[in-house]
Amino acid sequence: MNNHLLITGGAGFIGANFISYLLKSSNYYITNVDSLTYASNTEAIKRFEKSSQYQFLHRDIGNEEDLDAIFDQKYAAIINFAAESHVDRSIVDAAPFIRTNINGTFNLLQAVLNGKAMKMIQISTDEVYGSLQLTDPPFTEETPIAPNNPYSASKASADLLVRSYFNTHQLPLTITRCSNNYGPFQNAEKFIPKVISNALKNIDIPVYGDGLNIRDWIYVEDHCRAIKLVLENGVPGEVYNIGGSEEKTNLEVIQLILKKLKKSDDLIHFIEDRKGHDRRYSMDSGKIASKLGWKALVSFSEGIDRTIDWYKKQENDSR
Ligand code: NAD
Ligand code: TDX
Repeated sequence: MNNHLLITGGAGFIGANFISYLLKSSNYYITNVDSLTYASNTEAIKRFEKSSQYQFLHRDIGNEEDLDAIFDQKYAAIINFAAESHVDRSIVDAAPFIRTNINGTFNLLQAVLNGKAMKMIQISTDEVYGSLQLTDPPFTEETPIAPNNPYSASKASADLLVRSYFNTHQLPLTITRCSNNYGPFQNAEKFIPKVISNALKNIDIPVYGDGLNIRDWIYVEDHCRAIKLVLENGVPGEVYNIGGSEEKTNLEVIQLILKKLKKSDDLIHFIEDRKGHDRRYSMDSGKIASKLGWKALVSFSEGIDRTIDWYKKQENDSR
């Protein structure tokens, strides 16, 4: 039986956590294709090199010339994590987002169409649904797509391509949409790593706008468990929302981390708001709970403790 997975973007935050999770909990053989952008973390993947279930290919899913090397064999599944993932960067320059998130996904879909993989899971985001008011119910899989920034528009475009290849060509394609992840190996440009590392160094923590924007936080390992369930039991053509059900304002997140680190709230520093800043994300995970038996297991407080411990260890090891 073919159990060879192609994982794209596996040197990034969630991809590397997913590979680690699979190597511990399954017998899949994994090819990790990553172009090693600024967001990748080679330390995160070094630990996989000793595994006989793993190989790394330094290739770019947006580059057509790399596709022959990536698809010189047939895969049981593609799991597409590869993306430009930071909203602030997409506001400054959207071009790499179009190239990787849209054209890269298109290249993978063409490979599935050409028989190079038996299925594909597209790793998407709650941001494709746009922004909620405080009193709105959470996003469901039926919520219309309404992205508000170039990053989320590029992810929504990819989702629409996946949808079209499912409907037009009847390919076995599934989409997962997850809320904000946090945990080990996340790039320091993202909110929670920035809060922890600035607080540990007693550097001001920049808060966009009034700090009352809300995100629905999920510990990365809970997301990885959900993706494995979708890989093994998901229904082609379906979308699965995945959320931690831990809605917090950005200020609440900062205050919790400062309290845990015994640091002063004086580090909080309000700055100009992000352009087009989405006010609130919230996910209804009822479908994946009822269809695939998934639920988040790590509370926000526990996940933050684990994440802080990981960052402290990194700081100690680098001394
Ligand atoms: P990340 O930025 O940490 O990692 C992305 C990885 O993709 C990097 O290793 C990078 O080198 C690689 N990559 C970028 N362009 C590539 C290309 N053209 N070819 C091959 N590799 C390329 O991102 P992340 O936070 O781990 O997110 C992974 C996926 O999950 C993304 O698709 C993102 O949209 C989605 N997602 C992220 C979150 C979150 O909170 N971080 C939430 C929901 C969904
Ligand atoms: O310095 C900061 N100050 C601040 O107030 C940063 C980096 C962020 N913020 C705010 C903006 C958001 O309201 O914190 C919140 C979280 O910001 P990000 O970490 O940039 O995440 P977000 O924009 O919500 O997008 C994330 O979740 C969905 C990921 O980066 C995406 O890849 C994912 O799809």
